[in-house]
Amino acid sequence: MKPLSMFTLVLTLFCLALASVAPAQSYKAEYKMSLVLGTAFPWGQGGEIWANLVRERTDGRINIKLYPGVSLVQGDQTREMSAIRQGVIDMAIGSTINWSPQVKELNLFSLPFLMPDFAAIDALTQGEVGERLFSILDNAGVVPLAWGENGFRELSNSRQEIRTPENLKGMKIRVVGSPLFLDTFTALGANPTQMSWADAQPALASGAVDGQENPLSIFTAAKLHTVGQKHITMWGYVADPLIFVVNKEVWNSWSEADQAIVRQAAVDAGQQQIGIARKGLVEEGLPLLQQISDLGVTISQLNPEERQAFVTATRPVFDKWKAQIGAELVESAEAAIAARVK
Ligand code: X2X
Repeated sequence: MKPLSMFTLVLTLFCLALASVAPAQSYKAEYKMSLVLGTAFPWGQGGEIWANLVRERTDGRINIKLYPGVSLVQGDQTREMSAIRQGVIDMAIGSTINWSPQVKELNLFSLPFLMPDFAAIDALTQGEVGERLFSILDNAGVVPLAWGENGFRELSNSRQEIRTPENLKGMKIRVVGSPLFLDTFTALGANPTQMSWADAQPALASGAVDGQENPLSIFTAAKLHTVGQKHITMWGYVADPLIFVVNKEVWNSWSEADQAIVRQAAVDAGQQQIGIARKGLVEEGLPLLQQISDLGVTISQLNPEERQAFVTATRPVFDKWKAQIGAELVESAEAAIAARVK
């Protein structure tokens, strides 16, 4: 062998060896985080906290930019999960409702009147049920890291006080995401119509729909009283947690140390975000309710009998969807809720 070709061979071998030991860490200049709501809302604030913690703790190796309004999927929030899997979105904080068309088990949280209080949400997300849902998400092709919260979804409308299913009869209600919501509102005698959050606000403003359901933190931040929403019923029928996730390829491109940082930052941000989402709803006197009634909105609290009428009317929907979600998972959830520490 000529000295030159010997040299080439050695060089080639050296390069090959180097390539196999050096981790393939080509970090992107920027990672895209998808969110439905921006930083005026607890949801977006959670995203901002997560992004800031990651930037600080990785000394800027991982830079995250927020894309609120699910703008990476043109506002179509039910396509977000597919876009994360495909890598159109690098990471997201998403509602279980918006991802439930692809991951049917996430409909668990949309079962009417499953969770009576905040402790019940925690019993699911912070316990064995939460772990099972994370392994389902992992199998579905994303990396789940932590839980956050959108919140208990209360009913608002422009027409009248609602205390009974009869009061809801024929009312046009905007709903989101899973067909489970169509079933629930149909069972209550309402006229549900599915649309994205982006379309919901103009539809409320024009009167194309009479009402909607969302956490009160969204009601105030989106100023829904200015689009005619004058009546709220506190019925706490469902609550949607948020989940912090990363696309698998992106995750695998990070060093183990950076993976640990991103995971811990998600857990820390999730805890803070849940505190923000519950603000005004857990303190003595429920200050958020006072703030909303000061805007001229009537807030109706249901007594146990009134609430029970809604539970009874939606029970067939619960039973139908229990089978679709998986009876065993739903029963584990019920057991965890029954055993919760209040
Ligand atoms: O669209 C909604 O109602 C919202 C913002 O709460 C969700 O994304 C589930």
